[in-house]
Amino acid sequence: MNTICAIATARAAAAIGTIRVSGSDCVSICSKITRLKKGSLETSKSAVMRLAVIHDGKDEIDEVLCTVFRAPASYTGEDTVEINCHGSLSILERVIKLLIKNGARYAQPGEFTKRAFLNGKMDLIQAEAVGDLINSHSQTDAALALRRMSGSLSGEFNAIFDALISLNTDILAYIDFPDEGLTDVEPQTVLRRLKNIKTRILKLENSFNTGSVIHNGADTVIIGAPNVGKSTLLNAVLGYERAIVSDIAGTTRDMVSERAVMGGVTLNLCDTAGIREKAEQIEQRGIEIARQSLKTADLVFAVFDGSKTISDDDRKIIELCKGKTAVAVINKCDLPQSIDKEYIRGSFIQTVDISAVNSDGIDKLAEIVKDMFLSDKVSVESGMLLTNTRHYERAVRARELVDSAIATVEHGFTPDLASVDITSAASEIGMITGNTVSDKIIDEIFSKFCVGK
Ligand SMILES: Nc1nc2c(ncn2[C@@H]2O[C@H](COP(=O)(O)OP(=O)(O)OP(=O)(O)O)[C@@H](O)[C@H]2O)c(=O)[nH]1
Ligand SMILES: [Mg+2]
Repeated sequence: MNTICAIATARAAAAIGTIRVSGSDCVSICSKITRLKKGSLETSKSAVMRLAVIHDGKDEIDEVLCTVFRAPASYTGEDTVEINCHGSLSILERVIKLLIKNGARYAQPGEFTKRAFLNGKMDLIQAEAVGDLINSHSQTDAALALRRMSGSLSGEFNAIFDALISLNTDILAYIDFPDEGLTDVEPQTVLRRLKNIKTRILKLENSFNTGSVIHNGADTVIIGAPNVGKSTLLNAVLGYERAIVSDIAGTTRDMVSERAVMGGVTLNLCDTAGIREKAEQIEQRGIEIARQSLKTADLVFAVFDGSKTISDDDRKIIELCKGKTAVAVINKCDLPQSIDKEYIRGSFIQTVDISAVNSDGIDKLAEIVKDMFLSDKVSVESGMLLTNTRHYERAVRARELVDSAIATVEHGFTPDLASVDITSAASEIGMITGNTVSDKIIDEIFSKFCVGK
């Protein structure tokens, strides 16, 4: 494999900018452009930082810190050099040009991590977790990515893979040597083993609802009658004035969207036009958009004005929230209360009193969000959650194949007829960890990474 280089830090002026070089010739290439006070990079110990000067043979370019990591004890599993320059883009670009002139080439997106995968430093789940960690939006998402990087999820998928392979081996051995009494492949035993595998896959499959919300954020719509304080709630959650607030009903007409983290969960919050019967043309269009966004929402904050009695518009909101994951937010609790709270409580899974204008009760709303999406503490803490659509789709396919194998045995066919489905299920699981994955899929996964990672 040839030697690659890239700027690993952001492309902006900063105190420090890091360049990574990886491949069998990286130490000799870097030696040509560095001067150390004593010795050279070639003789430097692994993982020891050395002060050096980068030069082009004539001029000095920067004073840097260089670290050599020798194979296999490096991120990529091959010889690697990390150069910490002063973070001027022009310096970084000059160093990169020198490296290329001396035999390196600029890396493709994700190529360092791809090499780590190909060199067996990590499996595919762990490699994808590196990208997920870089792109994480909340602490919970980052913590889960970190756990995946350390192999928590890989362990479970490997165990499922091994269970499928060993079941298949036992079945095939029995066909080849039926009289040797090798292993018990009675249909009942095969069924028990298959059902056990199915339960394990299903557990992961079911975790995707929570996992994808943690990773992608929950699409959350704030709805309510005009003037109940929807925009004030949005602003209170964000901590700054994102949407215009006024005492005129019908202030918000367009949808106002912003990302926020509440109770450790990323919410893609949408403030909408107040829903009411009598609205002029533009407002009417806003109301249509609000209704539309409700259809695909993961979560709804239905806002009511606690200082007023329930209106026909409020009743319409209650109606629209039926069958949705909706929290009733009774606002303006700083004013004398007139709303029928029992009536509201009866229509929603959760109800909370807040004063958006004073930011009172927002923490209680955050607790509710946390309980809704992070209630499966065991899975979140152990990292046994699927957050990646690719993993989810493969897991579903594997489970369907196991279902089909179960049906074959339950219909009275001999277990060897289930063998093809069991092998295919193992192959699906192998595509998640990278055991049985094609080059095309590998290329596709790493192309989404940033350069330098
Ligand atoms: N006393 C009190 N007033 C509030 C509270 N929250 C909002 N208000 C006031 O209620 C009025 C309407 O607030 P908005 O946030 O614009 O209401 P909205 O639901 O977005 O209204 P539309 O966009 O017109 O649908 C403003 O005068 C706010 O200052 C609250 O917690 N207490
Ligand atoms: Mg508004």
